[in-house]
Amino acid sequence: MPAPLKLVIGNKAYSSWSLRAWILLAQFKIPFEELLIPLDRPETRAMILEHSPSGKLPALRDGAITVFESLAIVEYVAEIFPHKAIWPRGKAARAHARSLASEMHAGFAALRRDCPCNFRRPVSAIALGEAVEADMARIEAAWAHARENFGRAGPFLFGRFSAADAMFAPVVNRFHVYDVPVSRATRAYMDAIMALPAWKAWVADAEAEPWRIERDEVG
Ligand SMILES: N[C@@H](CCC(=O)N[C@@H](CS)C(=O)NCC(=O)O)C(=O)O
Repeated sequence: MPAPLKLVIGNKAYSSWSLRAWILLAQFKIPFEELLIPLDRPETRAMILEHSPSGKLPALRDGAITVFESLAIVEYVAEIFPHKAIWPRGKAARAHARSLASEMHAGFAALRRDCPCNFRRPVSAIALGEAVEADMARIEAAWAHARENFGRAGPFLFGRFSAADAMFAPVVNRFHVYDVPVSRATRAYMDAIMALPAWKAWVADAEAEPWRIERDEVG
């Protein structure tokens, strides 16, 4: 039997990028071993470098192959599990899903900077700057467009859960814990993500973690 995939992640309270790869594997019921490295500790960098040449997580180990960068991991998983609809099956939907995933991967810097992912944060609003509001507006518009044009078959961006949802999962946390006023359609999508067994498992693990990073405890 081949060795299972090993996913190396940052700790779950804060590691937004790790959540993407983790929720994808968990939700598609792909067996994997998890290795969790607490972030922002004196030993963190050396520990990460044992698994990821970029010094960042997540990293996926498949035997001798190492894949780092969350979006590259998503693409690798789609390649090795072609029978699973990691990306939507329709060509147009798939092209759009990949566009949104890339947009998320490369963008929304203001939202990421001012509203750090925090899976233990009690829900409460903070003052949002113009740049953050612009990021949020674009994300809501992108979600609404995907849901209206490709999402009829289910509650997710492209109907059934796909890589696009995995890429945006950390934004669901941000919109939720910073109590962002969102449309009903956005809230319904967030609720669908937050009802996933994989989401709930991630949150439960985050709540049980002992580590705290002060700069990510905003507000
Ligand atoms: N673009 C990378 C970003 C990865 C990233 O920034 N990961 C953070 C954790 S969420 C990290 O490894 N930080 C460790 C450090 O900077 O020491 C990806 O998509 O995987």
